[in-house]
Amino acid sequence: SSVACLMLSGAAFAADLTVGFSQIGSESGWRAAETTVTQQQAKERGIDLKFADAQQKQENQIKAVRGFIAQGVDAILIAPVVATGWDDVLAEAKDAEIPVILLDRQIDAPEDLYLTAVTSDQVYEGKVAGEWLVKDVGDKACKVVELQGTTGSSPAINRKKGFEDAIAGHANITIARSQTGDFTRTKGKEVMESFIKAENGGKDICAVYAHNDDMAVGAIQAIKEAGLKPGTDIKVVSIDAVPDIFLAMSEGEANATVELTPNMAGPAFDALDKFLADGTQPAKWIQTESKLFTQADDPKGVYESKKDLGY
Ligand code: GYE
Repeated sequence: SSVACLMLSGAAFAADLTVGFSQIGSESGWRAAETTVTQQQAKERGIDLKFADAQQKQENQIKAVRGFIAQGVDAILIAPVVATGWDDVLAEAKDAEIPVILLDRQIDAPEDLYLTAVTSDQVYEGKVAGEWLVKDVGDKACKVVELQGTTGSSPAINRKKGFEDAIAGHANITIARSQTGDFTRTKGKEVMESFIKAENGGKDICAVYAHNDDMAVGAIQAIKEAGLKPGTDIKVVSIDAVPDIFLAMSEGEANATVELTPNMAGPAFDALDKFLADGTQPAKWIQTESKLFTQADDPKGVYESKKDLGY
């Protein structure tokens, strides 16, 4: 039938594609999940995915992208570690007529240098986290410590801003200390230890805001080792919604997280398919959802449902 014929030609089309993917690294559980989901999405669509792990270095990403251009891939996915410094390599991809799609982080570059960016609204994520804290704290005085993501990355810049916007006008809530934990558990724990030391053994800290769950999990460990109760003595709010933070929430050791889907590749491949089929230009920004989860949202159940997703 004509329907079967259409489906077959569609499948054959996708099967012909070779796509390069420059991934940042594996700094967080969320990142690992994104890698897994991207590989699954490529496989389901018959796309040959060339994967390059940049180990957190932009120079490795630029090298990988140049390699993909030299190979003549059909498209390139980049999860850009930092926001600046992309213009030259993106112009090279454009000259080679290879569409580039950004995944999960935004960049500071002219919009015509990439096809689209699939990301969450990171300012909004920070705002949701901050608004949760404002509500939770009420009129009490609250000294917050902040664990920032990778310096110069769009989620670190934007999640900081959104949180600050949410607490502005609430003079009882102040950010006492703010430092990067590079989105990792190890650094999140280390930096939290130094915050605790500097703030009366942690007794002066009311809440920790971490730009991702992995740093929050590290901070929880540091709080416990200091003899305090995470989730009670020090409130814990973060972003990503990885399985481990639901486990911590179910044990009362974390308070709230904002969900970030690891499936950025699905919408990216959909946009790419349409663009390659008939030149359809996607929106410059394909925005994913951001939903707040607290201890009231059945964290044990969410943990069970998420834990097998490759996180
Ligand atoms: O939240 C964090 C990761 O770029 C938005 O990167 C992403 C962030 C994510 O390492 O866990």
